[in-house]
Amino acid sequence: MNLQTRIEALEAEVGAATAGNADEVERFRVATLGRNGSITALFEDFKQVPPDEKRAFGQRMNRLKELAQNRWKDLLAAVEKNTSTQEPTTADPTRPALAEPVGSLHPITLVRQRITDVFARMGYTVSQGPEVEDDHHNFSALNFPPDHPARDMQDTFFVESSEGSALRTHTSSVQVRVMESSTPPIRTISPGRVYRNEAISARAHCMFHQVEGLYVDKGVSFAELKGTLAHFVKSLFGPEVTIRMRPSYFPFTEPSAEVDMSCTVCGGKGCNLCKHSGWVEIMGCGMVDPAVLTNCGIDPGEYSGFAFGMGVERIAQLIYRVPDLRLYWENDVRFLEQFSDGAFRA
Ligand code: 2U9
Repeated sequence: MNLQTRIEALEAEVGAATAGNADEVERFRVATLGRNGSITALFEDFKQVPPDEKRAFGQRMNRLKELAQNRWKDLLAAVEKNTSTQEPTTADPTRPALAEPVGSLHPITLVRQRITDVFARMGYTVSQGPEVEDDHHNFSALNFPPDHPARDMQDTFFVESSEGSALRTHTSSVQVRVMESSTPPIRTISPGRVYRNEAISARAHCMFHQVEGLYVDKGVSFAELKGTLAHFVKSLFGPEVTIRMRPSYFPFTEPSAEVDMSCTVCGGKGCNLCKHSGWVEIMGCGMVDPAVLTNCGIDPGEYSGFAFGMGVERIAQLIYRVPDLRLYWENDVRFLEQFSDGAFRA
């Protein structure tokens, strides 16, 4: 029996333990917590647990030990009062159950799911691809010139691997793969983890999550892009929220735009969140550059497309008002336990 199964069996055994007298209570203690007891034996076997699993097993075993100690004290108290726990008439039905602590999904997972759901309802598929990428899929196919600063050591983590030469800096690389292996119409989003060689601070991290989207078909227009993103933002933040676009530049889209939404805190009147402008930046977008379509085997004379990209941490920050990006990675239970599907305030 492996350690996990033994812990589960012992949890059930301890939870169900009964005793009619002091001898039986002592037998329970010796059998579980004694020098040769079943729980003590578990701690011996813990030495064989691989280092990366030690923390999880350690916590679970400590809980089990605590459970057994509490059970032992309860049984002792019960027999001392000369009442048997085997007597159903003396059981206290109001006594709280020995509940397992319940975990919750990480806020980034919750927000990624919400974003994905909105686009799934608009007919987008979900595409995934490798995190170790080659230069072609991460840069060249996307029109990054050979001397573009994003290719620099300072911005990209380079790796030596048979699977590629760098950690992907965006999930656009996944969409290059989709375009190379399929024919339009293409309507897909690619959620995933991306890496950039940045100093870690409250506002920047060396890894984060993106959702990028791509729609390629005959006659796809900028108007459809704006309509799609307006619908997305309203679905996530509420029907009263509007968007505006500002001209921008990305190597892979032309024209390109930065997307702002009306501030959800002040409704556009001006506050600290929007730095008194009434608008907060949430994503970038544009029409796929014809050269990128060509690079991916799609004829720009026949097809056009739009694309967009957003940081999941940024969206989650706007929904939950998270003040510091590092909180997403620290696994502090006081932070994590505040999030559940029910607590999601859109
Ligand atoms: C293909 C062609 C074009 C994806 C796009 C953006 C604009 C963008 C940023 C938002 C915040 C990245 O996470 S972030 O730092 N993204 O502004 N992304 S257009 O364009 C593509 C994707 C795939 C084949």
